[in-house]
Amino acid sequence: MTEWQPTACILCECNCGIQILLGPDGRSFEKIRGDKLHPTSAGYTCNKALRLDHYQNGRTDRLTSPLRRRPDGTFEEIDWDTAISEVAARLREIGLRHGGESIFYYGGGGQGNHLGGAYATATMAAFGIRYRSSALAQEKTGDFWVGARMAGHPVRADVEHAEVALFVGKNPYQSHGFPRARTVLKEIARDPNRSMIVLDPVRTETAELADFHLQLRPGTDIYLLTAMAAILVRDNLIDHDWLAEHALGVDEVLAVLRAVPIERYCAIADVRLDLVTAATHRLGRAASVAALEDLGVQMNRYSTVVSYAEKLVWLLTGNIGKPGTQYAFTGLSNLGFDRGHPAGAGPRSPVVGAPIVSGLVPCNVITEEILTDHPARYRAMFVESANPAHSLADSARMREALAALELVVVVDVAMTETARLADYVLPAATQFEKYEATFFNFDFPRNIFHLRHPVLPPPPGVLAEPEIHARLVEATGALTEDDYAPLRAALSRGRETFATAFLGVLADRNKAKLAPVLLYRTLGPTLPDGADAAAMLWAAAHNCVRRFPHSVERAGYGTGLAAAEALFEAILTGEHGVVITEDDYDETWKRLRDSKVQLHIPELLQVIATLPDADDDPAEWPYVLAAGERRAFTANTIMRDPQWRKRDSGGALRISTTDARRLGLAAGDRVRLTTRRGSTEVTVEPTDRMRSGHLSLPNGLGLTVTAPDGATVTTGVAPNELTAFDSRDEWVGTPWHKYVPARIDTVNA
Ligand SMILES: Nc1nc2c(c(=O)[nH]1)N[C@H]1C(S)=C(S)[C@@H](COP(=O)(O)OP(=O)(O)OC[C@H]3O[C@@H](n4cnc5c(=O)[nH]c(N)nc54)[C@H](O)[C@@H]3O)O[C@H]1N2
Ligand SMILES: Nc1nc2c(c(=O)[nH]1)N[C@H]1C(S)=C(S)[C@@H](COP(=O)(O)OP(=O)(O)OC[C@H]3O[C@@H](n4cnc5c(=O)[nH]c(N)nc54)[C@H](O)[C@@H]3O)O[C@H]1N2
Ligand code: SF4
Ligand SMILES: [Mo]
Repeated sequence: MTEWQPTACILCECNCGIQILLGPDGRSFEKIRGDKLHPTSAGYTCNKALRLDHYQNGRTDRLTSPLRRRPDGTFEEIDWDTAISEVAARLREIGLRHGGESIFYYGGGGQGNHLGGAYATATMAAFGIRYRSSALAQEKTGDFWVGARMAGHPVRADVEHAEVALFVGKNPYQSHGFPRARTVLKEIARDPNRSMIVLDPVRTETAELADFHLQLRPGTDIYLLTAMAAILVRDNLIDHDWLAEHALGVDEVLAVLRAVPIERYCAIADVRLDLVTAATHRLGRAASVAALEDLGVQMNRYSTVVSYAEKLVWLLTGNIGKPGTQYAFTGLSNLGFDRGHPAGAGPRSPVVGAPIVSGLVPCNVITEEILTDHPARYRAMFVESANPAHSLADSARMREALAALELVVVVDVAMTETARLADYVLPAATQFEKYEATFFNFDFPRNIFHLRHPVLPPPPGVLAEPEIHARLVEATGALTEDDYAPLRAALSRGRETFATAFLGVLADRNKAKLAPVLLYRTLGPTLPDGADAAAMLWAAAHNCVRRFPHSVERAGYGTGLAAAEALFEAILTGEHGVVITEDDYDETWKRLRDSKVQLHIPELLQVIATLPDADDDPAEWPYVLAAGERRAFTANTIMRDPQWRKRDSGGALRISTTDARRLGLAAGDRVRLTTRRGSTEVTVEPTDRMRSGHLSLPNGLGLTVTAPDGATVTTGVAPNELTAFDSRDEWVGTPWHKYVPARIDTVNA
């Protein structure tokens, strides 16, 4: 291969288009560059994409055969037929004894791969699996729930066109979260008519570009955002006419905000009142405000209430449904969609009764759902493309929970911290060895989708997830040739006949749930270049046309069934990614519930109305640790090869220069870091970017890989050895990883 091949970076949700040139061996990534033909990234990448060879070919303990755990804890290689039949038999047996709802599904895709998870829904149906979760339920469910309550549809921020960008606990310079983030941030910083407001206790790369950096005390965002909302009301910067036309529940909210002790709350947050006032006035006078909140608040005290307060700030000023504000997006999936039940109503987890938001059980209650003798406890776990033994709170307890299960099955590319604890490990093709895509497509007014084609062939012994799921479903007998034959016959008479026949199958509720595998086995083999895995996108394209007919039409696909087929063909052949929908700004209003926003969420407004007038300061734990910061070279646990980090390989603990001086610490010194749940030794990096009393550890370190001599090597600190499962949000159970009370002790050399 001597050609540049289009694909995408898999290290964050932006999935920038890239092109890869393989080396003479046909496997190494000799060169990587941004793909100028990609419709959203247009050639942009950050520093990380260029090191993707470490994912594909680095020291990662790549899995190349299905593995079965022996009684002594070691693994033996088994063939795929044995693996599929044994896994299916054991899942079925557990289902027969305890019901399919005792099997828990976790994961379904990381930052780059969601096709596998789309087929997993068939496996779930075939085994009667009811409860599931993923990383979204340890970060975004509070935001989803509040968004559903207020708008009835998920929304995103149009940072690129905003006059004022507001970042709350978000460092897009490192973590991105919207296309071409660094370029857009620099454009805003350079433009005298635009401004950036950042709420972050750390002077991040983003904060350095900001016009207003509100460098608050960690964990006090609820006070600061409430004060900002109150200033908007007090100084009459809210948009009364707009609110009268578009919003419900305004009076209740205004009554609470009028009573806020603004000066006192700014003091609790430790930010100067005049700076808060100036930033709020700038926001209140802007023609457009785009706001992005992320882990700094979503994994912190009052998390869900903060998501609410943050939305009040931009809703009181009318910033939705016009350029540079917030918009309701289209897409090929329902990612992030929640029904927005009031607290106490809606579906719940079987043991703890925790609220299920967007279909996901809160990650922090999973161990409680297992480590109990409650009859409804989970007995087995199917983990796909996730590393919960590392990424979820309280790793020690998560390991204990996994050990307590009767069966753990892991589908991954590498021998991860979770795979090491499994009974069966099923090896997958990497994201560059198969057709792959994500449903992280939230762009506006033009939304895109990118079906990536394989860049190189998989090694023998691994399978792509759609094939794994098809085989598991077939092993239960839920689908057989008898189901496929009529659909194949219809297909031979054309897609239109196929569509009618397929609709007929969907009428049977049990078969409808198996639709992805039905499509994979019938439509799949007829797709060009081995693109079987794209089969479920055919149904997704039809759904997209049904849900967003005008947006698909504006993108040039026509209307009705023909539009769905044209859209699907475009997706299949558009190797660089394609525009799937084009919106008017007005579309947002049609997508919102009753074309209005609801400002009054009684449970959450009550919390704001009764915030304690002081903030506790526990003496036992003089520091607040942010466990899991995004830095220049971190990428969750997708990058397992420690050599991908050329500097600071171990991921130092950042500490303020003031605290370091007081403790007599210099860069490179070791300290003992202790929390309620764990204790570890770590190297420190003093920096004037941090506030006194605040500590920060990077995300995604503490991974264990095998060295060339066969020994295992762990690099850096795994943050969740230090976090507690019960330190979590009251409403949706998300963890407070950015607010871990901690202590440090110097260690003698
Ligand atoms: N380089 C890199 N990029 C990534 C990832 C990665 O692993 N590495 N992961 C991707 C994923 S999965 C996600 S979810 C996103 C997350 O993206 P971000 O949420 O932007 O990432 P974090 O660095 O975890 O946290 C953001 C900020 O919160 C701040 N913070 C800490 N405590 C507080 C507080 O009390 N209040 C406020 N207001 N801020 C606080 C931190 O200082 C930090 O700057 O990043 C994505 N992008
Ligand atoms: N303390 C603390 N904990 C955190 C965070 C934090 O800030 N602090 N951040 C959290 C956040 S926001 C997130 S999103 C989670 C992420 O945590 P997880 O959702 O657990 O996922 P990743 O670390 O992204 O790991 C993805 C897994 O997919 C595997 N993989 C890669 N490609 C493929 C493939 O093609 N097929 C299959 N089957 N597997 C593949 C990788 O080897 C890896 O094991 O971590 C969370 N954990
Ligand atoms: S890590 Fe960088 S290159 Fe990769 S998708 Fe994210 S922003 Fe793009
Ligand atoms: Mo995430």
